[in-house]
Amino acid sequence: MNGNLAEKLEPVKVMERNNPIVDEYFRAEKLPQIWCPGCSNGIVMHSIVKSIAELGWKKEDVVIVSGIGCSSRAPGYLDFNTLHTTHGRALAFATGIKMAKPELHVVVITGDGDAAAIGGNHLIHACRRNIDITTIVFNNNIYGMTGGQYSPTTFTGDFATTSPYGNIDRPFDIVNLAGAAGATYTARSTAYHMTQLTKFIKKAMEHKGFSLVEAVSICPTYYGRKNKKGAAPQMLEFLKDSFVNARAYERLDDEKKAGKFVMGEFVNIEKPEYTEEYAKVIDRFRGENNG
Ligand SMILES: Cc1ncc(C[n+]2csc(CCOP(=O)(O)OP(=O)(O)O)c2C)c(N)n1
Ligand code: SF4
Ligand SMILES: [Mg+2]
Repeated sequence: MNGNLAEKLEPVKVMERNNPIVDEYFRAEKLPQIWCPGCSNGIVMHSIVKSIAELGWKKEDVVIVSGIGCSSRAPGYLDFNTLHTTHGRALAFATGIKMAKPELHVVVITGDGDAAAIGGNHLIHACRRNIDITTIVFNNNIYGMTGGQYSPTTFTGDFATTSPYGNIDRPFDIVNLAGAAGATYTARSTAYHMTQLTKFIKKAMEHKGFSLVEAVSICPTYYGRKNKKGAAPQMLEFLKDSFVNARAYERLDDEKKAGKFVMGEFVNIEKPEYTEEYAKVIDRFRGENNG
């Protein structure tokens, strides 16, 4: 940097903090984070950490794995065993970790593009296997990191840099997709409803088997601007007004249902878990060969 300019600029101050969760679970030297002002990634990241804190998991027993994207930067700020992998492949790495060390708690942080476009195949097969991994999809309906291309969750008619005349694709419903593929716990909440979001993430983490929580998020910089959704406060207001619990949704007449989205738990069932089934095969093989 130009020497004179450097002298004029105030050094960046590390945030003054008085938050035990931040002190315990964040890498202070990596803060402040570099997401855009108003981005909701910090809210969802906080929900994840709060869930782990409330569960009382030891940091050394937790592995957080991500792919590539704005949301996938989160593990860099978190003081656990963390792995920032390649685009779409977080679940492949996470599966390897869980198979090698089933006693660890494995959590995947991924975006809508990372999880459902390039990583879509890994997602459906992880669901099908019911491997004990918790996946949090930060769904902001856009590729944030690469400048606002449409993703598999961008709504029909919405604008993106790759759909300047309106998106003609129909979006995936991520929780339905995961449930149909075999996930044994699925839920959806939003960055506005952080208390509920944390409750679902905690339940997903406690669940044995593949669990997925869709955290509906906001990207004011690309999705918001391209679709004239206003700034971050207006986008959060939209989440507040448009997402309703299933029971409340059922009570609405058809006219009022239009434009509303259901949040809540969708699947919560027990099925054989993959690493346990695999261990049984190993035990059987050893038994047969020792007998
Ligand atoms: C193999 C590969 N293809 C494409 C990219 C470029 N790329 C990086 S992040 C990204 C999209 C991220 O979108 P999403 O997962 O929704 O995360 P967000 O940034 O919105 O949080 C793409 C296409 C890449 N890094 N690697
Ligand atoms: S581009 Fe969007 S998703 Fe990425 S940091 Fe900015 S607001 Fe968040
Ligand atoms: Mg995205």
